[in-house]
Amino acid sequence: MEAEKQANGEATGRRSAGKILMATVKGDVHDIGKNIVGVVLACNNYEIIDLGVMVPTAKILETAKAEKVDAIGLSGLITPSLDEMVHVASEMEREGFTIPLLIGGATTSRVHTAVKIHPQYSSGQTVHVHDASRAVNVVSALLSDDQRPAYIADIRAEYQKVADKHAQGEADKQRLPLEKARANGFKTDWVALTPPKPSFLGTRVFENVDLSELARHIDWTPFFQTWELKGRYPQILEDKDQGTAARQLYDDAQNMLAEILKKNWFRPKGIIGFWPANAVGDDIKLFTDETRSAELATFYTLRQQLSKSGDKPNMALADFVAPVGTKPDYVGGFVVTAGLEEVAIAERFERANDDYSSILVKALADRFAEAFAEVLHQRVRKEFWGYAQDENLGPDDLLQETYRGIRPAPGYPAQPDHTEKTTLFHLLNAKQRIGVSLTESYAMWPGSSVSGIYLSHPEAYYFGVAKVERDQVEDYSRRKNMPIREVERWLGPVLNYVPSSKDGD
Ligand code: B12
Repeated sequence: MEAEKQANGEATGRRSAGKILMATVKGDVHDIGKNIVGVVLACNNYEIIDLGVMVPTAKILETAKAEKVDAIGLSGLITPSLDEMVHVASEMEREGFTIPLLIGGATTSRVHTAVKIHPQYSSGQTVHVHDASRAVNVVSALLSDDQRPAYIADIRAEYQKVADKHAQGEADKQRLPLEKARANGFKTDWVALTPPKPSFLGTRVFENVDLSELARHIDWTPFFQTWELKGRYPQILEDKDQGTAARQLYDDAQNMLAEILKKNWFRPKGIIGFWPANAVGDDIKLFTDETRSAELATFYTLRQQLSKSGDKPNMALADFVAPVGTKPDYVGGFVVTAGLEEVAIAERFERANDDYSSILVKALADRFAEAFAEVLHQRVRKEFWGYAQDENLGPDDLLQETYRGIRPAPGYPAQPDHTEKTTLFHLLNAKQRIGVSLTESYAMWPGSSVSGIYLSHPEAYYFGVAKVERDQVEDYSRRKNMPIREVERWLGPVLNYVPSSKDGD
């Protein structure tokens, strides 16, 4: 009751500065960013109505009307959530809203907001907020009768400039037709290279994982990023400006970590798999067995179409797998999660009005998920696939990725298509085996989860596909047997053209 009073200024007798509705959009499970902004705004006397995660547009707008909120704040971590945000904006326009729409979250950007979201909602103003520290000024300007007209005029002028520059920038970039890009693919001498065979084919589950071993592999740099402390760990602890805050946060994290380890608060689970595979063009075909006579599944990959200088190749992940008819090759896959427990523990802290500890637990759960992926990948290289048995890299070396092989994650730049997770989750039966499921936006639940494929090629490296042209989208749609409109939806952020409404097929 006290916190609620606090939130709407009653406790301090001050009238609340405004009522803000916050939500992570439909299909997205991430709320650390949203929660941090909510806490910062509440500390500045704003009343926060938090609808949580995976919130459908209708519920957001209904609640906004019922609660007569002064602004709506949306959050999202993965690119499919960008379309949801565009949808909320167009529904706000259709339903006659005029209140501000705030946009935030790791996958959002000023450019996307200016080019895709803002144009959908002209009766009100959409503003992208890069991080929590800017939220208060943005909200106070938007809710102030004096400041609002000039502020909105500035934002609109700025977004117009951003949109023009973006269109020009993309137009200037030279791109190759797909066939030319393929001709300039990454070449391997498959006569000289014999792909290693994994120690087993099929899948294997990992439970009762040693939490302290995962804790030793935590990459602390992204952890500090969560709190907008920019800099590499451990140097950040000695940073002249951020050092004090970083050390305090690190101490708090160590205390929370000690609790997690002592009370076994997390139950991480993981599953990996290996399958006979060969590349067929830009796709990786998986086979039911070593006879390679029956297909099991296909990982579809995208190829860079940017015109490259010198002899740099136009990459596709399939280039790292032996083409059919050359050598028998293999690929692997994994899904790991820090487990569901973190959600309940974080909620317990929230109920005790300890938002800081709640966010700390979630941020640590994310670190455990990443550490689990790191540890499991090392065991894959040394043991399960076994092509690097002599590898002797400690936790810090692993972060430099000096080892052989990669674990590209669907959604990351080397494979921006989140729908590829479906194949992986099906092959690994991840939901049944370790309780990780996919939302309608292909986010993974529980949120502190990571997934990817394993490639063992000695020269494999991470790259960004960047923007793709229509010829590749048509080709990809045919190969994947997915309607072009749907492919364009899931590849929205990486299309180098505006899909035309005629794409009905
Ligand atoms: C940490 C991290 C994770 C963590 C989870 C992070 C989390 N809970 O937020 C873990 C390890 C679990 C993870 C997993 C994945 N991730 Co990740 N991850 C990141 C990383 C490195 C940092 C994100 C971060 O700092 N989060 C912490 C919070 C505090 O920051 P934030 O969300 O940005 O919030 C701040 C602001 O945005 C703003 N804000 C946020 N919400 C709101 C709302 C309002 C109203 C306002 C005003 C402001 C606001 O204020 C917040 C505080 O400053 C980013 C890369 C990057 N540098 O951004 C990739 C990234 C977000 N991940 C990405 C991807 C693809 C994934 C995976 C799909 C990979 C995979 N296949 O396993 C999975 C998905 C997990 C799932 N459950 O579905 C992509 C997403 C883009 C895309 N292509 O879809 C990114 C951008 C990496 C990339 N380069 O492509 N990830």
